Amino acid sequence: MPRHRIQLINPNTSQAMTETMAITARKIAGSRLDIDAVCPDEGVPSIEGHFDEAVATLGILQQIRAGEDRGVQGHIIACFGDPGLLAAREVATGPVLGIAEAAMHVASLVATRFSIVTTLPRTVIIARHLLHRYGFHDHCAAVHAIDLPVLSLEDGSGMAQQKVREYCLRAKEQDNVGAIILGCGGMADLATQLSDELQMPIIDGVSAAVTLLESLLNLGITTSKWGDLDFPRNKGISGPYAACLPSSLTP
Ligand code: 5HY
Repeated sequence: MPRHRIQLINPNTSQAMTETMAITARKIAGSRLDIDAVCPDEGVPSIEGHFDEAVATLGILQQIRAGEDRGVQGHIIACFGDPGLLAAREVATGPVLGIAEAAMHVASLVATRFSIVTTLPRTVIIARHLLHRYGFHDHCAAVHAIDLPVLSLEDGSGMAQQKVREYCLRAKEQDNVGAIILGCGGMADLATQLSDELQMPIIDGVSAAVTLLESLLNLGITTSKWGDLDFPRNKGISGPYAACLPSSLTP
């Protein structure tokens, strides 16, 4: 198999979270994939709501284009809300996976029901919308919030990690599920240890996405340009948005 090059796009501006996810992604990829880990220079430091997702989307689209221009073959949107996913597929040639959809697909292959543990209560609704959109609503028993902000996972205190563990234990005991999904990119480094400790699949979307993306690339499957995921129509886009499109579509 040829060695593929992918990029992990952290849509928030946190370098620490980009690094946490990059380490996990590279561990899973071994020597089979080259992984560029990128995040925007400007935008929101964490994504915790609909406004944050809207702000982050422009950066994601620019990273997709910049990545393909330097030879990246596939992309991961490494935020559990999967912001801008379908728009990213429109501007990309290679496959684009969101970490929430990757985690949900993987969980559904090894368990009939799963729960999700995320950060703030306000992002629970985002996970619920995605469950409906991807058709996994009936698979999900509960979406739990540890009630700490996203960046608490990077503050070095270990408090957020402790709460993730507590909620995973609670979900295992009370939800009648076979797997638990970690609902934040910043939790990527916790899955292996928690799986060992709880003796059940604890699924991190970054690892799931790396593995699924590698499979698509090995199969030679790219984003379909037949239908709604075709490149946006050429109608003279202006401003910073031009950097999101292939040069053949910009004035
Ligand atoms: C994430 N926010 O994965 C999400 C998820 C969350 O900045 N990266 C973010 O916890 O709501």
